[in-house]
Amino acid sequence: MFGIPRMKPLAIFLTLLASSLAVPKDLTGQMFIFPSLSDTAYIQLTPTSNEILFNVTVCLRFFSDETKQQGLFSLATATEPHSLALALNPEGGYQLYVAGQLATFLALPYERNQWNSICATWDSSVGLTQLWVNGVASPKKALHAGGSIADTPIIVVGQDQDSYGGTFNTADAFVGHITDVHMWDHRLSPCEIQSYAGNLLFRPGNYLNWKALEFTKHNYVVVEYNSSARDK
Ligand SMILES: *[C@@H]1O[C@H](CO)[C@@H](O)[C@H](O)[C@H]1NC(C)=O
Ligand SMILES: *[C@@H]1O[C@H](CO)[C@@H](O)[C@H](O)[C@H]1NC(C)=O
Ligand SMILES: [Ca+2]
Repeated sequence: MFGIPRMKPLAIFLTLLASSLAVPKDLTGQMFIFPSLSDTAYIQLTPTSNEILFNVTVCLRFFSDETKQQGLFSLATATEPHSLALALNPEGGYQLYVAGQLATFLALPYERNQWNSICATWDSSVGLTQLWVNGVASPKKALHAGGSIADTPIIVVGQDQDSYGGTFNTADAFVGHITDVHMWDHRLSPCEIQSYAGNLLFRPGNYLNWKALEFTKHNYVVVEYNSSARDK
């Protein structure tokens, strides 16, 4: 008993704390709430693997009443902060970055004060991206043919990274609710995207999975159940 060094209980506690933060959580029925405009509040997501990405799909739902520029999803690498980034465009529609290249989708819907389902796909072999919002598909646009997303990514929701893991700005911060974030290491079929949009049965993301999500919360973000959905 006297042989136990004094520091040991603290060390054990810190180890337990660190490992409990890293445990993936099932966030079904919950949402991230970004309640005020800030350049410090964000959620960082840890992907399930370190693989190099060629074909990808990212989907999420968001609920907001702002029409400003708002980052919805931000994946940065050490060489390119906008490796894969999705944002609401202030002139309407959406912006998608792959490897720092921008495509703008002007005619897609955005319903204020309602949940919007958005999915972005990218096929590196032909360099085509497409957005789907509330089940409506955009035309396919050219981005980064033959490329890939390599290096260890830092993935952020609630802010847009202008550098690897930082340089946030209120000008493109998100205010509202975000839920059901999934990402796949391949392109979903249109049928699978419609299932996601309709909240029907779909295979959860194999790169980011809302049902087993490893994340860390930074500053003023609230993780809360949607009680009206739970009471149903
Ligand atoms: C990406 O998808 C295309 C089909 O659209 C396929 O030909 C290609 O092999 C895929 N790339 C990888 C790395 O899976
Ligand atoms: C809560 O869930 C209900 C039912 O799914 C949905 O209609 C509503 O928009 C959600 N509200 C918020 C604020 O998340
Ligand atoms: Ca920015």
